[in-house]
Amino acid sequence: MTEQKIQQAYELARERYAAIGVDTEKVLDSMQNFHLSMHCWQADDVQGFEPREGGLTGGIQVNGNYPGKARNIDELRADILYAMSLIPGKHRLNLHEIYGEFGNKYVDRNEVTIDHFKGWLDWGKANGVKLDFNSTSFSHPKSGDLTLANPDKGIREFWIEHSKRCRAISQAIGEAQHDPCIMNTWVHDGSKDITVNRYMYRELLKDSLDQIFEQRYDMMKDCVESKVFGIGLESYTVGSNDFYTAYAAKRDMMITLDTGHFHPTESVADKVSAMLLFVPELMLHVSRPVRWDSDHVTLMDDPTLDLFSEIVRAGALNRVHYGLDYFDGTLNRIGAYVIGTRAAQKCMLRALLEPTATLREYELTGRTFQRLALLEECKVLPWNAVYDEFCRRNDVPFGETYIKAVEKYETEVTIKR
Ligand code: RNT
Ligand code: ZN
Repeated sequence: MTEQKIQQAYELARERYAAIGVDTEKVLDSMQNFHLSMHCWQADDVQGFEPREGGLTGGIQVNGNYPGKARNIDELRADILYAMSLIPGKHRLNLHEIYGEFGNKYVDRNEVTIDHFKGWLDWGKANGVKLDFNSTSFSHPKSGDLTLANPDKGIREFWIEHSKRCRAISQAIGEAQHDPCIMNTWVHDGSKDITVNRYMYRELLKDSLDQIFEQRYDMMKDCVESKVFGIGLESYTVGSNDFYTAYAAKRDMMITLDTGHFHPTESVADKVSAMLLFVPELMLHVSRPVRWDSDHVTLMDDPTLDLFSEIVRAGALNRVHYGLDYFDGTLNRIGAYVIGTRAAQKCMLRALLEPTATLREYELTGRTFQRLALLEECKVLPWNAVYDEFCRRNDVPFGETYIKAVEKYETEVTIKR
């Protein structure tokens, strides 16, 4: 395949789309402005850089021991930049608090400051990568099953302090990058077995959050992430979907929709229009649940296509922040970033290539056969030629040719670790 052939295929696709009223040049412009926030934690199986013993806790789990995971901050940065070099467009990086630069010192979670992220700010600036942030409740001696909802006041206050510091760090990041830093709050709080004090834990969580969010900031934006259940915490989740939906609506704050955090037959796509009437913005954690919140690599599957279509159809492109969230240690981790990020882009591209105006017209005039037929035909229009052209214009490998590039980095870099 030569560049010229990609261009030729694109020209044909452009005509094909023009025939149904879609301007592919406009779509390519929108794609260029579509920035995904890549999660830093796929590179090292959610380890982070705290000098600590012990594995991942908080009801989440990474499987697999594929060789070559990033062992330190330099390796992680190099891996992420390499992955980014195989993905068209410009993307953000979503950090967890445990990925600070702590040196060999143990900086406890209630001691962390922006100083531990100065290096990330420099890195972001040097590479044109904007940063987002997350507080980290898991993998810590004080994590247990309950953090912000812990009846023990001391433990609760420890995590409140941590969260407040993370917000201050996010504000400082936002100021430095002249663009708001999105900070996600997800805590794993829950219990394994039948719980009879459900109201009390939720009351505690609400009170902790009220304290955390009391301080107003202008260069960071908060979002709260719910969940159905965690591993070992199957019977009760304090921060359920109802809890956070109500909380965010009442406080007019952003909700994070993690596509793995709902019942398997629940449509996350259908939440977009329902929620956006009551909350200002949404943050996404695009993942792939396989039977449960398994955090498999994101693919261009039907639930993800539906989700992005709903965003476009709701006219909400600029009211959504697009994060990824999966961690799979069974395969090349850089490849995992590339597959997942490009898959999310393809879903967005296909959503943007939809002749929505025509479909709406059909719907409003009761022409349901026409609506169904056009939707069905859209699936097989040459969107892939548009994606290839998007890659070409961004000077990154098109189609399957990135496989070789990932293999090269594995042979030259990661396999030697
Ligand atoms: C866990 C949540 C949460 C984490 C990351 C590491 O179920 O999805 O977002 O995956 O914060
Ligand atoms: Zn998530």
